[in-house]
Amino acid sequence: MAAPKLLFLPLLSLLALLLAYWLRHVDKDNLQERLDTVLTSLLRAEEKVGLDVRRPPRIAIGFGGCLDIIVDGVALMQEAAIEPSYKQVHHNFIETETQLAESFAYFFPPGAASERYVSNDTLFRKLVNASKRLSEMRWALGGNAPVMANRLAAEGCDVLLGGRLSTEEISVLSDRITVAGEPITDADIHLIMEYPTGAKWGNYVSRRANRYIVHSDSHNPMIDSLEDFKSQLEAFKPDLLVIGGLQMMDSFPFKTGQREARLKALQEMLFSVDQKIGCHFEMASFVEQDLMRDLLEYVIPYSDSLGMNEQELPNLLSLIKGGNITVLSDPYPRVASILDQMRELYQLLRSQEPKSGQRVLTRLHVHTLAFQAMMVTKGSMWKNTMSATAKASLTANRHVCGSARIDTRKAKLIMDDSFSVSREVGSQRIPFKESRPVSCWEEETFEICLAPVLVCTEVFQTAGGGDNISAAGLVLQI
Ligand SMILES: *[C@@H]1O[C@H](CO)[C@@H](O)[C@H](O)[C@H]1NC(C)=O
Ligand SMILES: *[C@@H]1O[C@H](CO)[C@@H](O)[C@H](O)[C@H]1NC(C)=O
Ligand SMILES: *[C@@H]1O[C@H](CO)[C@@H](O)[C@H](O)[C@H]1NC(C)=O
Ligand SMILES: CC(=O)N[C@H]1CO[C@H](CO)[C@@H](O)[C@@H]1O
Repeated sequence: MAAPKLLFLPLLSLLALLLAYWLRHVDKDNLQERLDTVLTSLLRAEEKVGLDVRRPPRIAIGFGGCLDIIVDGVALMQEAAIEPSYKQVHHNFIETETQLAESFAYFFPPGAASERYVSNDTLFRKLVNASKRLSEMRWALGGNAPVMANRLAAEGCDVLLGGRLSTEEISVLSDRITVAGEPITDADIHLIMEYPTGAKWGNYVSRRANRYIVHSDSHNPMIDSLEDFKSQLEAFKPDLLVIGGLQMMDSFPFKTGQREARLKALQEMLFSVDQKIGCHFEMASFVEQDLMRDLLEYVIPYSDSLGMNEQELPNLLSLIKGGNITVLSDPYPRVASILDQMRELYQLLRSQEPKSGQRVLTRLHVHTLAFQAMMVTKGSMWKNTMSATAKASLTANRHVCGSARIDTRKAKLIMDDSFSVSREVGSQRIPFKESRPVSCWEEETFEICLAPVLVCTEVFQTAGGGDNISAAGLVLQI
């Protein structure tokens, strides 16, 4: 009996090896199949509602615009001879090369999106010069408003865009867009320093792909197209008004009272718009607490709908609750904690009795890397929440991968197999079904829809992602 046993052993290990190999193969195939099912199901959900081409939605959107110069962040730092700083410091704005290095070192390792004003003209020009020497640089039309405008036009909407743009910028706008604002020759430039997951800068390694943006704007912080926009608004007869780009006012050296004056002018415009026309405000990364407080007074109470990401949500919530803005929060938040924060924000913002001209919040869209979450008041003006959530999710992949056709070989799911609807003990768990990836359910006065994102694994760009995603989500809801 000894001989066969001895023979068996190597045979067994060979079999085990083959089995492991086969299982891994099957596993990989299964995974691919799963992703494909999610994709076809999301596409089906997206296609459920079509736009009425005979009467395209009319959307008015402000403010601003810029020329984005997109470069590899680490390559730019090297080209500009800015060495990695061992100190990681959170600066509100940048005046010196040392501050730039410290600030980049702060946001780069966790991979948190950030945007900083450079108050030093020489430094900014030096960076722009360095970027032009990089072989991999490209430029694109930037700024929340033009990006959203182009997205909305691409989806078939007619758009009125408030912004003062250069001829270069106007040349890449869709024909469906009318620009309200005098043309300019010196476009505001934004240097988008992108980096992939695992990028190295000195001893730092980025935990996720993101970008660090620097700018030195002169037009955008003044919202200098506001008056032109306002004068054309009534004749344009929009179905929806979208406000974004106000983060360009962040940490800008205004003269005393100047910022409040501009925001009050914006408030007056919002006040004058018919309440039947929905108003969406797209948040962005704000670091200046006083500006956020101003937004809470002059803009947010005049919005029916808010859009933001996983960093901006806790920021706003903390500020409303009387705390400080949180500078960095979890870049991979769990579904349950985002939903809890959304409920809290929704209730807090709706708890105040609206004054004359103010609106009651009826829509909240939070976009994260892993999933899209939408909360819509029952019986409100917003339609097709399920399809809109699917579209937002698909747009996230399309944008980051830089292709309208989604390739599941360049995608992964990072959402768990099931999620809890709240962090409260005993909360319902919702399993994630590939064939029905968008989960929708009702609570009290609202409906929530949640869709996983097919996270793009070959990043083409992250900047402007939130704008494309939010715009895509809005199109199907009006
Ligand atoms: C502005 O930046 C330039 C270039 O880095 C530097 O030489 C100069 O000292 C900076 N100015 C101030 C006031 O920090
Ligand atoms: C940037 O480049 C321009 C044109 O090449 C040059 O005139 C200027 O001095 C440069 N500025 C800085 C700060 O390097
Ligand atoms: C908020 O920030 C201010 C100024 O930066 C600081 O004085 C205060 O202690 C902070 N409060 C909390 C609750 O962190
Ligand atoms: C995926 C996608 O549509 N991305 C777009 C985001 O917006 C910019 C500016 O309009 C476009 O250039 C991208 O193609």
